[in-house]
Amino acid sequence: MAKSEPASRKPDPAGVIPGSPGSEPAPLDEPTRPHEPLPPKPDQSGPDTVSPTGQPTGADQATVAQGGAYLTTAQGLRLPDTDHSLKAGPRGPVLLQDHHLREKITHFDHERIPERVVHARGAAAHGVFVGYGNAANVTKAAFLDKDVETPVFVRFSTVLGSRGSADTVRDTRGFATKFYTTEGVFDLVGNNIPVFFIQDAIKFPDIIHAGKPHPDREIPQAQSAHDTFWDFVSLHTEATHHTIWNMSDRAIPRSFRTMEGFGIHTFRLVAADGGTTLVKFHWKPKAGVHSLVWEEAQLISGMDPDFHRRDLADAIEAGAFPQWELGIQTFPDTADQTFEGIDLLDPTKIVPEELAPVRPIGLLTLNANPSNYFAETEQVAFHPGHLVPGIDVTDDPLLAGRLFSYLDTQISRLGGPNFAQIPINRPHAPVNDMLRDGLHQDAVHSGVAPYRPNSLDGGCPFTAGADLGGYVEVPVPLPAATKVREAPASFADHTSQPRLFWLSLTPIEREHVTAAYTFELGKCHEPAIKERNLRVLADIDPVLCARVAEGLGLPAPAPSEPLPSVQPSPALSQIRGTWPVDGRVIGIVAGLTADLDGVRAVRQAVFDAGMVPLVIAPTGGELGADGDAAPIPVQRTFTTARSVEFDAILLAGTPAPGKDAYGARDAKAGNGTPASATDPRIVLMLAEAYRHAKPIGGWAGSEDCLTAAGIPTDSPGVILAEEAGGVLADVVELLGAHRVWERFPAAAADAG
Ligand code: HDE
Repeated sequence: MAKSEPASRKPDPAGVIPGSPGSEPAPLDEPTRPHEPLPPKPDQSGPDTVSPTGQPTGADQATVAQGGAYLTTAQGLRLPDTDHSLKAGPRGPVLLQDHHLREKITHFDHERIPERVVHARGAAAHGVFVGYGNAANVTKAAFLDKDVETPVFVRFSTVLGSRGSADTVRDTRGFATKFYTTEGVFDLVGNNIPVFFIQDAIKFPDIIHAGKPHPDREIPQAQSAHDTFWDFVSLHTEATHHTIWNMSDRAIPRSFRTMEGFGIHTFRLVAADGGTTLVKFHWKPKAGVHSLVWEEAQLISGMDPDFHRRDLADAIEAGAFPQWELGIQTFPDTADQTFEGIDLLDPTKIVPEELAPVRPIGLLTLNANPSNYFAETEQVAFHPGHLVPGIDVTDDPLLAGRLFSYLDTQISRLGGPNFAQIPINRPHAPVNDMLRDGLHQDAVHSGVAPYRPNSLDGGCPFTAGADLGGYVEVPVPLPAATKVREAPASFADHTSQPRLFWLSLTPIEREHVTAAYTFELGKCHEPAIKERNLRVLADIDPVLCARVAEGLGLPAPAPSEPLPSVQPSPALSQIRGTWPVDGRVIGIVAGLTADLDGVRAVRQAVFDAGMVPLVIAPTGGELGADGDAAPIPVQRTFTTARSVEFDAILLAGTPAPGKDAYGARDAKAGNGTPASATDPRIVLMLAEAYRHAKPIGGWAGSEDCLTAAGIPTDSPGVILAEEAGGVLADVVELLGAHRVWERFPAAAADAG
């Protein structure tokens, strides 16, 4: 053992560092190697676990903590009874000596940890990232090499709401990705909106205090529609750009699967030859960018507050794995750090894709749900300072504050400095740190020399320069400067990009933005706050300002200065192109006289198209259970279904003469309306689906249901056919564009 070898940064003469890959085995155990956890207790292997929908989870039995045959205490003691406290007689007082009662209740008392101060409400999934290998000219990050597969964990979140708030509120969404690379963990902690409310981290407590519920009554929950938020953003106009995005459809995504993601800040990439490039990161969803409409979002908040969480888990369980491409916009690393006049250090600015195209450099696939919400989704700890060689930060002042905040917040949230040892946070690269002790220290470190330099451990651990995979910050020259509390002059432009965003939207999207401002400001009580916000809107666009002012019943102010001339960026609009329909949900309404063969065929065709069919019938159970063909499971009843669950609705018609109908007693086979589909609950469902511009299809007799719902049968996006086979293909085609946009008045006016 080379105990007396002096500490050295240098490899041996052969160029090999003891203990490094390819060298001889280290002469000593690395001093910081933690012990493996103890093996599972005897009898602790449990039955196969299944998910709530009956699918095997494939959980490793060794990890199923309570799966054994016998209940034990935390100390491994088997227990005969966990339902009765130890008492002095059946009616007597409970005895303090009941150690099982005390352990059980004490542990329960401490089951909750503080929720995240922002982004408390989230859902996550495991997946894999595969590099395309086309970014080597700008970065040496190994996980971007061709076909390298890197495990990832992605957490999506809302920002303002508490952990139990609804998923579909109007808010920015977090999109945080942990890449477990061979070079250490890289976290890309982004949002679904490419800009932020503030330009300097020191304002973060202000914007969050303004957005969170009022401190006196703690209302409203998970909303920006209240005085304090609008007070702040109108006084602090650098928030205007993020605010208009929040008033757009981006803030009410249809699904996490249909959101873009943005790293927001400009980062600095470093190539193998040391060359540097400035970069903005983008996530582009393969399913396209799609949103809810506001009324739908509001209904879902009550109907299914877990809508996005459920959608993500169901899609993954069904094998419709969500995918995004990671893309980069790159810019020359010039001294002024601007591109086409846009300050790259200003996080309230985008660079339009028309000026700097997004180059795809890898594919993210989410393919596994977490096994335990608390252990994984709740305890995962992201940090923009988790970087790998080839990716460095810039001097964006917002990013600087984040680099401090994310480590700091985990100390109170996860109870100490050892959160990197929590399984979901553990790097997949070997760890050899000299961090010791502290709350929740799980490792049993060996050795006596967790310090450098040392001679007792043969000088280990050695440090590694860039040539040995070490992380070396880019030696960026800094200008001679004076210490000041100031922002650069370029940060003072708060209107040109909100205007660019507004002008880039289609008329329908603009109408949604107008309605959102009118709704939110209409919820404010202070007249001065409404008026001040109208002044902000006047500086974005007079039409926007006038329409919102009209809705509020207030005069529209004039712009405070001439409007900036900007070039719209069509890439910012969501309404364009067609997209895959994978994972879309189709409601099939089977009334009492429904044509079961048709339902069966359509249901299969929906599956075959990669979508999810949900059969809706007057009562639960199965349809056609007494016939020859396979029975059809009923997933929703007229009582439990609501239009907002579905992307499109199909109305089953009546059967051809002689064929099976569901409720034989009431059947009017081949003759008339599928009676119970005119039930008021279905009429409501159709009216909502129509209003929300969803495709509606139906066959044989469905016209009467549409008429009952007040829907003209020749409306856009209404497909009627004689037989079941005639509807689905057209409905799928309509879904490719997400909604029947012609149904919105703005689209009609535009066409006219
Ligand atoms: Fe965060 N942010 N943030 N943020 N943020 C947190 O970290 C913070 C900002 C973002 O799923 C906290 O672990 C400051 C921008 C996401 O676990 C906290 C500033 C962007 C998540 C924190 C910002 C984000 C967080 C709370 C202004 C988009 C959820 C709990 C300088 C690029 C991560 C935690 C997850 C979470 C601080 C601004 C994204 C307190 C100080 C800009 C996606 O550390």
